[in-house]
Amino acid sequence: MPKLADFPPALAADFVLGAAKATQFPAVAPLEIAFLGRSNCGKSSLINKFLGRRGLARVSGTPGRTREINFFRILFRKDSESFLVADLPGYGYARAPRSQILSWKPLVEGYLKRKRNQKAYLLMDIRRDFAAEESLIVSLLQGLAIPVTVVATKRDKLKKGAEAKRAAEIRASLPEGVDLLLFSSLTGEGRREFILDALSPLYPRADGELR
Ligand SMILES: Nc1nc2c(ncn2[C@@H]2O[C@H](COP(=O)(O)OP(=O)(O)O)[C@@H](O)[C@H]2O)c(=O)[nH]1
Ligand SMILES: [Mg+2]
Repeated sequence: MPKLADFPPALAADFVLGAAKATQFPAVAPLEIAFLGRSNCGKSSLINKFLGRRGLARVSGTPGRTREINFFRILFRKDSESFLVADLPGYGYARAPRSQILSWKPLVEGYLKRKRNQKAYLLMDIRRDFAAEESLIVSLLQGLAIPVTVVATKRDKLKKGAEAKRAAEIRASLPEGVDLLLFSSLTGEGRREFILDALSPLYPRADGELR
């Protein structure tokens, strides 16, 4: 019997729109998964790897490219409901004009404040520390009662020993009740654990068996 853990690419993954203001947000979905993190931390790459779609979210060598919320509608499998993925604009890009930084918060907050079945992933490069910005974002999410998990990206950049050490250090600095996942968009390591976590609201029996 096929296992949920086999996770082929999503059956359908379509770009819906890029929203620069709240009036453009798409209609309600049964589940909305939001991705947050510093520019260049690997959000678009993770979304592509998660869904098994290479060119879906635009991966950029230039930090700070995305200034809109990019929405994707996903049907992961035939037997589940479709859900929305929101690739939120990155922050912390020093060279971005001030006006763009100022426009980040209202747009992102406006989206997160829509009361939906939302889940958030806060991504950070495994080589960096969980910093003040990340801490603020976790507080914002917790204040809105949106469950958040931190994902340490680019784990392939470290050898196994260093990876375990960094993971322990990051875990120790996370606020109470926030979990850490490790991910590599290059190797796919951590994809299975990520999917089990992200799609658990659609598959309440996340024991690996198809219903
Ligand atoms: N080695 C490695 N590079 C990655 C990984 N994820 C992203 N990158 C690279 O990091 C850069 C930024 O990635 P991107 O997905 O555009 O980040 P975003 O700005 O957060 O959307 C690109 O050059 C990616 O190829 C990863 O898991 N491993
Ligand atoms: Mg991006």
